[in-house]
Amino acid sequence: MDLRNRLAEALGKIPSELLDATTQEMVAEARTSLEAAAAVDDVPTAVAFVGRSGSGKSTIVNALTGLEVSPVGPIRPTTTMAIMVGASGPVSLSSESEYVHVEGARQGFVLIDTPSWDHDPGAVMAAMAAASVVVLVVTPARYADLAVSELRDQVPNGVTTFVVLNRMTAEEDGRDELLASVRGIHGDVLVVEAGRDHSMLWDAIDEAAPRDRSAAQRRRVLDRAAAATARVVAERVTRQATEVGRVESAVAGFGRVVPPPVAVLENWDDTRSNVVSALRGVVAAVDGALVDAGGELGRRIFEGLTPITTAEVGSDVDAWGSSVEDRVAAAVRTWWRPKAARTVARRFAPRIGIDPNVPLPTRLVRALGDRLASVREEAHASFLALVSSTADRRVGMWEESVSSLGAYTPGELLEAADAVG
Ligand SMILES: Nc1nc2c(ncn2[C@@H]2O[C@H](COP(=O)(O)OP(=O)(O)OP(=O)(O)O)[C@@H](O)[C@H]2O)c(=O)[nH]1
Ligand SMILES: [Mg+2]
Repeated sequence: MDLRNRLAEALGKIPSELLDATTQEMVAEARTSLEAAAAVDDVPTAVAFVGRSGSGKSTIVNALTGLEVSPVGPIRPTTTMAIMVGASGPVSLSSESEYVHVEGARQGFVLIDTPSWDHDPGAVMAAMAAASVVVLVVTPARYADLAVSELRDQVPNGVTTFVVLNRMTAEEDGRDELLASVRGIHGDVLVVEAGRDHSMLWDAIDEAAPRDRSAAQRRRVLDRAAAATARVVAERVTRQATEVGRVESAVAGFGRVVPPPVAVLENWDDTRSNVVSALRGVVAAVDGALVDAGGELGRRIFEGLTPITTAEVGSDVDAWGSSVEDRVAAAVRTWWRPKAARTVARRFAPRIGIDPNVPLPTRLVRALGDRLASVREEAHASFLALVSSTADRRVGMWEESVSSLGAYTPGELLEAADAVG
């Protein structure tokens, strides 16, 4: 993977709870530097292939990229608009063009196959205007044409040009004389033979490509800035580890929650909503105590926790309510008919659980008889269990979060930073 991506990824893996506002800004800063450094890469060196129709421009561009990206054909002209090929994006052209992205093509270059000079000189000029290197493709048959010298004259000043003699065959008659003649007109010429590998053409392009020193320098400065910032981030995050330890012991030593007072009303729906808000109060009490113990880090951990919803608490309360109801109904069944027992149980069971001292109607007291004390006790114990399981669940969430934070180390981040700069 690209080193910059690796560093960006390592920055992304820092748990957000460990990032205070300043460190968070530093992470953003490091990312911006990395993106800027990568963007410096993004302007590829354009290489325009120009020449007369049939000289083999498309054939060469295809051979250099290893793919049939630009159609080659016996019918002249074959190429009717500029076709850009590369792995590093297109350049902007003032004529109609198409860009073909070839993953695995040489980074930092875009090859521009142009229509023939005879067919569309405007498109050729546009490509040459955008190019840093111009490759003039000629053939043994047509290297001395007027059109070729005209085209040569149009190459903008300061653009590196070299001439490729294409369509040579090994057994070409008077090969040496031919070459001498082409060199007489064009100077040094690169000879490309059909079916041969074109790595020497790549080497020539590579060498001819202007080295943008300022771009390289800019990249280096930005990379170093990102790496330096990432190291400071790692240091600050490491310092947070001590804080994590403090929250961890607060979580481990979390005591019992005092059951909250709940007003018991005639109507179960109202009572139920009192219980629900009391239990939400229990969750808030856990959060409050641990945020206090954890300070700023505690607050961030709290913000990262999944909230416990009213619906979740409500369904716990309902489950508890029906279990107490079952218990009371069973206890009074011998006294009343089952249906009546159920009605009474539904009305009084939760009250018995919530408040062990709640006054009960005489007929219920009589119906429960000597079971009264044990029913009251069990129901209240199960209410206390509901309170503490709600608290435990919340403490468990804190525990989980704190232990995953405690497990984070910035080793990967430091390695990625060192690799970048
Ligand atoms: N024998 C031989 N044929 C070649 C060589 N290079 C290209 N050709 C053939 O020459 C013909 C023209 O090649 P192209 O690559 O389409 O030429 P072009 O310069 O792109 O032509 P336009 O798109 O019309 O400007 C095709 O039939 C190719 O197969 C070569 O080195 N040797
Ligand atoms: Mg072509």
